[in-house]
Amino acid sequence: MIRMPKPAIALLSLFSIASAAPLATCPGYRVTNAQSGPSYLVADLTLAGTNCNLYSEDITNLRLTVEYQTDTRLHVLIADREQNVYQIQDNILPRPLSQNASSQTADLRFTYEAYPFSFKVTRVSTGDVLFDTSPSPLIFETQYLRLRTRLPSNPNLYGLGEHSDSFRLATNGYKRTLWNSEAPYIPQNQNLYGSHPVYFEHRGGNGTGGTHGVFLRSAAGMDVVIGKSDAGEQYLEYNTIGGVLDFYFLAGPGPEEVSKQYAQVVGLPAMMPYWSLGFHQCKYGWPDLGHVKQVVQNYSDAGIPLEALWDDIDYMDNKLDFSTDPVRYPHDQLKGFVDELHGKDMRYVQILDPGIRYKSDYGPYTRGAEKDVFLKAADGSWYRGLQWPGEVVWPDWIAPQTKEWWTTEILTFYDPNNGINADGLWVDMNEASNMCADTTCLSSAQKTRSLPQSLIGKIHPRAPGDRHQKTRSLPQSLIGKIHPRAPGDGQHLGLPNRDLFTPKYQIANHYPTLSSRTLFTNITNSDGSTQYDTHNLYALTMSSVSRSALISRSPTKRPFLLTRSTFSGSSRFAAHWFGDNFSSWADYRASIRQLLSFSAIHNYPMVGSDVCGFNGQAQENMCARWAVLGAWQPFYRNHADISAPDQEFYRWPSVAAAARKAISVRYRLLDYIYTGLYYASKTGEPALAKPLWFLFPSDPATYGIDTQFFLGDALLVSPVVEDDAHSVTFYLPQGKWYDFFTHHRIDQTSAGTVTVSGVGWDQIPVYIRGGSISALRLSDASFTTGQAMTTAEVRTRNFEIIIAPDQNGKARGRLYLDDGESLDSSGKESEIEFTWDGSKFEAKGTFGYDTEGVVVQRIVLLDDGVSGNGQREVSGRWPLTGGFTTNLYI
Ligand SMILES: *[C@@H]1O[C@H](CO)[C@@H](O)[C@H](O)[C@H]1NC(C)=O
Ligand SMILES: *[C@@H]1O[C@H](CO)[C@@H](O)[C@H](O)[C@H]1NC(C)=O
Ligand SMILES: *[C@@H]1O[C@H](CO)[C@@H](O)[C@H](O)[C@H]1NC(C)=O
Ligand SMILES: *[C@@H]1O[C@H](CO)[C@@H](O)[C@H](O)[C@H]1NC(C)=O
Ligand SMILES: CC(=O)N[C@H]1CO[C@H](CO)[C@@H](O)[C@@H]1O
Repeated sequence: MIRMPKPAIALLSLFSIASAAPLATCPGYRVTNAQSGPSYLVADLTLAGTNCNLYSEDITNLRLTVEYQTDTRLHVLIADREQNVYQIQDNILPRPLSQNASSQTADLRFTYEAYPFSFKVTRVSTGDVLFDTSPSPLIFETQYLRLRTRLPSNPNLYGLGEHSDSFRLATNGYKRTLWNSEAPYIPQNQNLYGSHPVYFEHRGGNGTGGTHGVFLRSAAGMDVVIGKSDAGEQYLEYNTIGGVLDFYFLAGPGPEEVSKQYAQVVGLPAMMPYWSLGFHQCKYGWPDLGHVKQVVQNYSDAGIPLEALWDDIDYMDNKLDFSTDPVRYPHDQLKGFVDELHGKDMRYVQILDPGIRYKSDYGPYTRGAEKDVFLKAADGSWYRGLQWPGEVVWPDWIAPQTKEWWTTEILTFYDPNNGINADGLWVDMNEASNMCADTTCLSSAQKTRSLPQSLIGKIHPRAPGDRHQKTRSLPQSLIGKIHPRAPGDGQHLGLPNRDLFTPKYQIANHYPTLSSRTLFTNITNSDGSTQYDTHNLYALTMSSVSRSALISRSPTKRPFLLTRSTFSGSSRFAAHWFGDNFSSWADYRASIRQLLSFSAIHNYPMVGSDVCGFNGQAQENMCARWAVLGAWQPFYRNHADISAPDQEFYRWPSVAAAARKAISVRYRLLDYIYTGLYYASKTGEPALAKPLWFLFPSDPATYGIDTQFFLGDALLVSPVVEDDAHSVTFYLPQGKWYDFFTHHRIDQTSAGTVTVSGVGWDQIPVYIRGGSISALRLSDASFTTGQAMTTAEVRTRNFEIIIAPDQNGKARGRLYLDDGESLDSSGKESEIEFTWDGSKFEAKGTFGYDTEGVVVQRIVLLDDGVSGNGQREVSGRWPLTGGFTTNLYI
């Protein structure tokens, strides 16, 4: 075959130069001493020639470990034989236990070439090669690893977040950089706040392929490059600056199965309290408590249900954690306000930042210093930087005493009787964000330098108050205790003698260096690991410690925590929002693809965007649309920056009307959403937002769709997405569909697009999928009277059941009920299965939750067009205390 010389080649090779030197220059490895058993293979890998030392030194001796953990999960670990290279601490991200499956029966097969070493992962049932590292030799250096896998051309790849790019990832010339970073305006093609080194690949079409997942259990900064070689061969290539190659291959074969298998590896998402599904309002820059009270009052006056009021850093005294501004948010008044909210069944959430003001008369600092909880500079003094309150130190979340200290601070400040009785916490700036741009600002190496006056205003308009503290150096008694283990002692804590500040391989971080605007990567943590290796875990560890503090505070209650920065597994501890976006139609659209990536791929169900956008001025029509779209996302909060004009929903009549209607619909669906969250937290299934292809995996037209989503299995949400438009053309797969609002049926005999016009600012096309049954709370049909104003009130409403038959006249669904707040609901929960077989409706399951009189009051069978009798509705009182059946003619 003749290959045409392409002008693109120059560009492509430029791109690969940026990522690595030519592939051929490294010797690769040779396999020796291979030993295998029924469920494992271990072997030595030895560098097979002269070092190439591309960006650091080749590691000569590696160890390959392959475990057939289950029939659908294969673990492949390539690590240094000495066990020094950093691996994520097992207590930070627990590993799943191997079930010792048999290599003979498992659906994934591992095979390798001995020289040069490469391996393949094959799906046994189809013969499909899912992963194949033969295109280039493995490079495993002290500060650079490279592994390339061959892929089918134009693959359907998803994940590798956090990003704001298309949900289905670009397949050529595309680089995903994973390095947690503050990312104002969430630009595309850039690393954002979190890192999720997992991708799903879908090989659908014609009923063969299936879906599989690949998780690289590595916290290292990395570039994942997806591209085509000069020979036109499709690949995905990992380029990391450290860590080991620790892969979990997940066989699926369906997408939902991959989601569950991934959750088994990184942990199940935390179940959320029922109230957290209510509507939340926040704003950075609210001037004082009086204003905040007006916000609450104005929501009430406008008849818009407000569940939770959130305070950003405004409540703090000089932006100090665990403080209240004595003038603008006096402690007793704020405490009283929170108690008043509780009296109205409303909730209150506060922000906390990890940066602790470095100030000798500030209790959280002095107590933390006494307990030795902060990260240290090279000379043993506290490592300092700049955050909202000014000069700060940062907790070392890995140190066990940090948990004691943080818990005590939380227990004291949020004491239900004498403190601010907040219902939840929001941890922000935890990438960690450092307003020091580089080493010249407040370098911790410089012992007692205070921040130059000239810098202060420039770094952030709202920066610090007092800043003339002297560095407190570490008491002699503590030195030596700091690093119980030195790197390089076979404990996976990181190799010694690396350049942790300026590694030669530079990932495409959107800031100039690894340490820019974050913690220096050469800082050592209490266990001997370094920020170079653990940077991406900073927020995960903060979330874990904060969640456990909340549990100490209320041991029987489910905590609510929201985090900005995340890593794989963060959903075990906290909800997440998509950060500081912009009040634009572009970001309104981006919120859908971010929702899909998090919910369906990253095992992260409780997510949403800042509704109406964070930065910039929200326009009325856009805000109305976003108020409506947000109501269909699991986490629903309106929030804006200090520099943005107020954008509470009540500020425009049209937005207020849209919000009233949207919240009314959402509140009727709260138990449907809650049921999804429950199953996500129980099994890891993406029971909330998911892409169309999860339900229609053999329909290639669905693979790229990221402006529509399913909420649960029953509801397809297809919002208007074009700027200022009133119509939307969306994809409707083959099947029976029913308009959620009118119950009008669409018989989609073959899949195709549907255009809906005249979509008002308060409207959103939503279709019920034929074959589903959903349980909704009843409310007054007029949307304004009888509206439940809080989720507590929603919980007193009776249910109606909507049966949407499929082509065969059948349907099924489920409902989960508990008290909405217990950490452990076992024995006091109901898991109800609904079925409609064409003539009989049945509810069965377990009925442990006492509904306190709430019953099913209406059952609606949508008109599937078969009987000719139209929609059927029956009213009654079916208690949810046990199973029942009805033929719908009573
Ligand atoms: C799997 O095998 C390992 C090593 O023999 C053993 O320690 C472990 O208990 C086994 N696990 C199960 C679930 O059988
Ligand atoms: C399915 O197979 C047919 C016939 O081989 C082919 O034309 C079509 O492109 C395939 N579709 C997909 C999505 O692979
Ligand atoms: C609340 O509404 C009143 C009456 O319209 C208005 O004067 C006030 O500015 C509003 N305050 C806030 C914080 O929205
Ligand atoms: C990290 O490197 C910077 C820049 O070389 C240096 O100023 C600082 O002292 C180092 N810090 C640690 C903890 O080694
Ligand atoms: C994902 C996305 O569209 N991000 C946008 C956020 O807003 C900024 C400012 O308008 C844009 O530059 C980004 O592209």
